[in-house]
Amino acid sequence: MPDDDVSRRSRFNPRLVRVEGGRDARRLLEELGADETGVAIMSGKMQHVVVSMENVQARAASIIKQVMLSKGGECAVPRDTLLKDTEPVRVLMMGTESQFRGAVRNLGLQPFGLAALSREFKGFLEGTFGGSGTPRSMDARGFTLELGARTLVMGVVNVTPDSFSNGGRFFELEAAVRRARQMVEAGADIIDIGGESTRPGADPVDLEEERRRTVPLIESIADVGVPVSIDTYKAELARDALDAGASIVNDVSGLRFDPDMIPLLAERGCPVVIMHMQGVPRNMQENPVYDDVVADVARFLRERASAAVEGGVRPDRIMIDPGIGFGKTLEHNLEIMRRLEELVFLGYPLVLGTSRKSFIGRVLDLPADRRVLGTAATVAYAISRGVDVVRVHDVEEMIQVARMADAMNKGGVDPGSDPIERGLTPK
Ligand code: HH2
Repeated sequence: MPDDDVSRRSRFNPRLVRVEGGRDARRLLEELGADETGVAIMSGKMQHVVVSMENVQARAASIIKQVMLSKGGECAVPRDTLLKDTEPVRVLMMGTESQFRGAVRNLGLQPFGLAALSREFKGFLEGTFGGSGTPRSMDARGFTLELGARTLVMGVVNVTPDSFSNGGRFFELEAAVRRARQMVEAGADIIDIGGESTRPGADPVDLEEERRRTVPLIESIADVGVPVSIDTYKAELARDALDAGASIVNDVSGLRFDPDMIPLLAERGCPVVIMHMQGVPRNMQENPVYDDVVADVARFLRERASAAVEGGVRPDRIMIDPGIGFGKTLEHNLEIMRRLEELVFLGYPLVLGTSRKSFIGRVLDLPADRRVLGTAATVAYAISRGVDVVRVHDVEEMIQVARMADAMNKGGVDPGSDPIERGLTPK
């Protein structure tokens, strides 16, 4: 077709352009040739987002609505807000980054708890528009985890006779060491060692047995070249694991079960994965109930992260995880997946463990050992939503999935399996 025909039929080529976060916004403006100041000013105006806030006094909600309107945004409040006084309501604030930043300054000067709300909101804006998606590094006792530039793959080695997916197979130390080394060779960035199954209905294992299963393995792979995490909620075991060479604690209880865990983390300065679970493994699947599963999980993770920080854990050593399958129905798990970005926006690196889990089995009607493709779908999807670390059993396969998803999502091609090139730099 001659060029003239093209320009007559679609001279202006109108298109919706994709703006997902500040990085997209700045790239678009720079490509356009906007000047530097323009890029700084306009990138904050390119994305319209909705922020939910809970427990706002009704009279304060009315002020938020006025302030947001004065900035050119909006704020939805429940119908009877004007008739209420101090009762708590939820609000939905709508606007661009610059409208929110303008509103936050104004709200800080207002009564009815708005100064406190403004402070929390300001921190939230930094996490949302400043932090998530941008590369950052995390110190892991002699290793540096480079987060954000590409997705890190955490390989699972369960030394348990009863794990739902690979129980028994790596029960022997030698087999477990071999598997961990294979995973690292394949490109795993972290090895996660667990000595107690947390599958639904599982019985707790006594400390001595858990120690016997995990500590010799950690000692045997201490030289493996990537950080090892210990999957435990028991501070005493975590301490022994750290002494044996582990660098990260992965606590599925979200630092709730053992009061000694936060002090230990603060003392050792190691990174922690704070995971959400409703109930305990023995009863967690009996009748999980949430008001709004994503809001409830977000509130929990935020609260537990704050408790850790108050106890002396550095905020830049905290990762969070929604705990797929831990006290959640099929619908809850799917809802969390669909709305993963809401957790990314909390500002902490997000870890996700979907590997071979029963929600995949329920959708595909397949047993655990045939859920690799289902797992691949969840990994690719989660990466497109902004997850930082995927916890998987099928490391070889999921590394391919992650590399491909990263190439599309984050741009740039991963240079290969060299640990330094992969962003995992031993100090
Ligand atoms: N899932 C399991 C165990 N630990 N840790 C984090 N951070 N996230 C998870 O989703 C997660 C976890 C359960 O899976 P698995 O280890 O395969 O099974 P089991 O607990 O039966 O050994």
